[in-house]
Amino acid sequence: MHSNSRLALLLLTSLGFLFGPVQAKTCTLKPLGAGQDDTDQVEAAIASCGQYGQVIFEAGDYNITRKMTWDLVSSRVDLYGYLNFLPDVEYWLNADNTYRVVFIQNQASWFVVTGHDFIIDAHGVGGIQGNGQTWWNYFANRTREDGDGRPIAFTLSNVTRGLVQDFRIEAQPFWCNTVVDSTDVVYDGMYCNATNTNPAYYGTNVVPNTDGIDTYRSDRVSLINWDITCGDDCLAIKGNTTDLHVQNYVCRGGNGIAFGSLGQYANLSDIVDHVEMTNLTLLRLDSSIQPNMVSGVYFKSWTATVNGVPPTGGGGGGGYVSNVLAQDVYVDRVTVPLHLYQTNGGHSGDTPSYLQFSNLTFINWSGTSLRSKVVDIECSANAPCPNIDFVNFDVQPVNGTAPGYECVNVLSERGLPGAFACFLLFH
Ligand SMILES: *[C@@H]1O[C@H](CO)[C@@H](O)[C@H](O)[C@H]1NC(C)=O
Ligand SMILES: *[C@@H]1O[C@H](CO)[C@@H](O)[C@H](O)[C@H]1NC(C)=O
Ligand SMILES: *[C@@H]1O[C@H](CO)[C@@H](O)[C@H](O)[C@H]1NC(C)=O
Ligand SMILES: *[C@@H]1O[C@H](CO)[C@@H](O)[C@H](O)[C@H]1NC(C)=O
Ligand SMILES: *[C@@H]1O[C@H](CO)[C@@H](O)[C@H](O)[C@H]1NC(C)=O
Ligand SMILES: *[C@@H]1O[C@H](CO)[C@@H](O)[C@H](O)[C@H]1NC(C)=O
Ligand SMILES: *[C@@H]1O[C@H](CO)[C@@H](O)[C@H](O)[C@H]1NC(C)=O
Ligand SMILES: *[C@@H]1O[C@H](CO)[C@@H](O)[C@H](O)[C@H]1NC(C)=O
Ligand SMILES: *[C@@H]1O[C@H](CO)[C@@H](O)[C@H](O)[C@H]1NC(C)=O
Ligand SMILES: CC(=O)N[C@H]1CO[C@H](CO)[C@@H](O)[C@@H]1O
Repeated sequence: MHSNSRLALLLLTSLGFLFGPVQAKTCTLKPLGAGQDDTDQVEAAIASCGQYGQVIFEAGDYNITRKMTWDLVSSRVDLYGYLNFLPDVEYWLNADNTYRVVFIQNQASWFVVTGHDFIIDAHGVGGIQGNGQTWWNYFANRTREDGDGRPIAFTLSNVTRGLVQDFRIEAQPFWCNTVVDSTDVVYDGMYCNATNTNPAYYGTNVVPNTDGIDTYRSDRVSLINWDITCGDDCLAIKGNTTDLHVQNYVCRGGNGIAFGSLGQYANLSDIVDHVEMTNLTLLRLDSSIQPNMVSGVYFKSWTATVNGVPPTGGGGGGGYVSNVLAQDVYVDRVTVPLHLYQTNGGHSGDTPSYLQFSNLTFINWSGTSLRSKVVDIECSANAPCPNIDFVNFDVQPVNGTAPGYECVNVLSERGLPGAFACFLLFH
């Protein structure tokens, strides 16, 4: 058993005392019903039973009309219904009405869970209703920028030992999840679905930035049994994510699984170390629904030149990415299955990045790509990549041409098929 699954079990047993002979506080809620605001009763139940107790939400919709934090300690939440975040777009875009606990890109949150030793179990029937369609319509003809105040649907911040189980997030307006400043977090069973149903936008990606999850400044996080439909990164591994375990992860549409972008803040180094991902499935959707399925797994850093300031600009940050495994990966008509570039947000003439990628291993890949170049690894001249290893890497261009492999500034590549598979170019 993987250490993170053991952690989940440990959590469950250490909380067992709550349900044994000792009587713990239990709060049970029912939705107040159509036209009613449930925010007060939800906050009251969490305040009474969210520490050393249990909160049970019966089935139905709980209307949430303002930002909310749950500080959970040695407790359990059973969510059989949906927290229905009403889509008053202009209200939520007012910076006073959201939290800014996610440092990177100054992103906004409407719902933050913090604390330690808790379980949130939505039993596959509850979670968050994001009412994203209203947001996607609103922003379809407006500029979207990082940090513009569109709220993350579900934020875990400063959590130690937390388990989120069988949780559903419908129609996230922006990022579906984020975990920041946290340690020993397990998500087992997560569903997110940002699918436009407005015929005016069929065939275009009107759901950008609906990332499945962004991980940041967190250690020992597990993402198990995820099913993400989105128009952006289904998983974005950002700075100071260490010991990340990903298993049984399905991405439908969007940009793929990203490491990055990294190096956006000139004064911070981004370290990504020990990432183990197994059983990844990336599926292209019908193009009338969502036209993107850009990458399988991709890595991106800014250049070493500072181009503007975060949240929208940046660059110049150092750090490294190392000890990454992506095993048992199936890609369905992705544009570029494996991509690495270090020119995000940059211009020609910029100083090449000093952020180094090393020790990347890709085992048992199959499926198809739209382009004939199935591997495109372009490391920085200032930080060439050592130890890029492939075992049973067999992704074929969908039109039957021979697969192409490109490696730039790669110090050592092993295992691609063909005698001269990866041309090692140095710039
Ligand atoms: C609460 O949600 C229900 C179901 O989505 C809806 O009918 C009702 O109008 C909402 N209440 C408010 C105050 O908007
Ligand atoms: C993080 O949570 C711990 C308790 O779990 C608390 O003592 C600490 O103040 C919190 N840190 C921040 C930055 O909120
Ligand atoms: C996502 O939502 C769309 C629109 O409601 C639906 O057609 C699709 O089946 C959903 N995807 C999954 C994986 O449930
Ligand atoms: C791989 O992931 C898929 C989708 O989550 C799941 O159905 C399948 O059982 C997983 N395979 C293994 C060997 O766990
Ligand atoms: C790094 O720079 C950002 C602005 O780009 C600033 O908000 C942050 O406080 C700085 N952090 C440190 C540790 O200096
Ligand atoms: C990551 O951690 C290192 C120390 O290990 C620190 O110097 C750096 O500022 C951190 N980066 C971020 C983005 O927090
Ligand atoms: C390779 O990965 C696929 C999933 O993409 C899995 O079904 C298969 O069992 C794996 N093969 C081996 C030999 O592990
Ligand atoms: C990369 O792997 C080599 C060989 O196992 C090891 O010596 C080196 O420390 C690793 N690099 C990093 C940055 O962890
Ligand atoms: C296959 O696709 C590649 C890349 O789009 C193109 O260069 C090539 O000509 C195509 N080959 C055939 C046989 O259609
Ligand atoms: C209100 C408005 O201008 N709507 C337009 C937004 O953009 C789409 C196409 O991207 C048009 O079809 C809409 O008319």
